[in-house]
Amino acid sequence: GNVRLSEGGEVLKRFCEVEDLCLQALMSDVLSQFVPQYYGHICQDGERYIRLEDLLSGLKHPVIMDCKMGVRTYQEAEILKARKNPKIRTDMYQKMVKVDPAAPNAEEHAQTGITKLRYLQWRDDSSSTSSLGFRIEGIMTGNGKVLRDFYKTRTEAQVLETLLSFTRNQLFILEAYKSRLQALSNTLKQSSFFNKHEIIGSSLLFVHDHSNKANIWMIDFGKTVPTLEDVQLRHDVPWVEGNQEDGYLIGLSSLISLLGEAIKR
Ligand code: 4IP
Ligand code: MN
Repeated sequence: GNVRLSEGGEVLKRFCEVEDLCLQALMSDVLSQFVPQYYGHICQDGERYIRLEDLLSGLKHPVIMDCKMGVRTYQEAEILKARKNPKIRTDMYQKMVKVDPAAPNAEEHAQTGITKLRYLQWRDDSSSTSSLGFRIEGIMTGNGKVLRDFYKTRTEAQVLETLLSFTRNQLFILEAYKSRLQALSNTLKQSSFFNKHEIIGSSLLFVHDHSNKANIWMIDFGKTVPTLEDVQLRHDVPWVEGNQEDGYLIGLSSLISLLGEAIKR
C-alpha cells in the first residue's frame, strides 16, 4: 500500500504527521527495540516520506503476518463524525456486501451506503478484534503470495489454525514468537510512551524465514495519539466510549496464549 522500497535497506512510507511524532518519541523509549529504526524524512518527486529500516532486509523468502492490535480499529473521533456529519460511503457498503450480503440492514441496502464507523465496527465484530483484541490482517507466504481473506477469522480455533499454517507447525518458530511477545509485554510495562498513548490500528508484524530467524515488530502509528488530559491508560480493560482504552494488552495476551496452544499441538 503506502510503503515502498528504496535503496540501501530502507523503506519509504508516505508522510503522516501523527505517525511521524510517534516514531520520534519511540526512538527514545524502551520500546525502540520493537520498532523499526527511524531515519527522519525525505522528499521525492514533490512527495514527503518517512524513512524507516527495512525489516525484511537480509531475509530469504520471508514469511510475514500482520496482526492489527486492539479491541477496536476506529478512533473515538470517528463516532463523533458519524453523529455530527454522517457521510454515507458506497465503497464501504460494497466491501461489506462482498464479504456478507446479509450484513447490511434494510435502510443500508436501500441507500447502498454505510458510514465509516459502521463499516469499521462490523469489521471488528466479524473478525477477532472485538473478542480477542487483535485480528490477522494479512499473510505473505515464502513464495510471495499474499493472503488477505481473514475477514471472518473470528474464533480462537480459527485463529489457531491460521497461526499453525503460517508457521507450518514449526515448534522453533512458534517458541521464538512467543518469547518475543513476552519480552514485548514486559517492556510495555516500563514504557512511558505506552501508558500515555491510545494505540489504534497499529500492527504487530511477524517475520520469519527458512533460516529459523523469527522476529516481531510494532508498526503503523497513523492513528496512535497521546491521551487527552494526560490520562494514563491500562490497555487491559474493556473500552467504553470516553475511556480511551484500546485493549492492546488484551490482544497481546490472546496472542501469547494462542501461541502457547499452538506449541502444545
Ligand atoms: C480500511 O478497511 C482500513 O480500516 C483502513 O485502515 C482505513 O484507512 C480505510 O478507511 C478502510 O477502508 P479494510 O481494511 O477493511 O479495507 P488502516 O489503514 O489502518 O488499515 P484509514 O484512512 O482509516 O487509515 P478509508 O477511509 O481510507 O477507506
Ligand atoms: Mn491507513
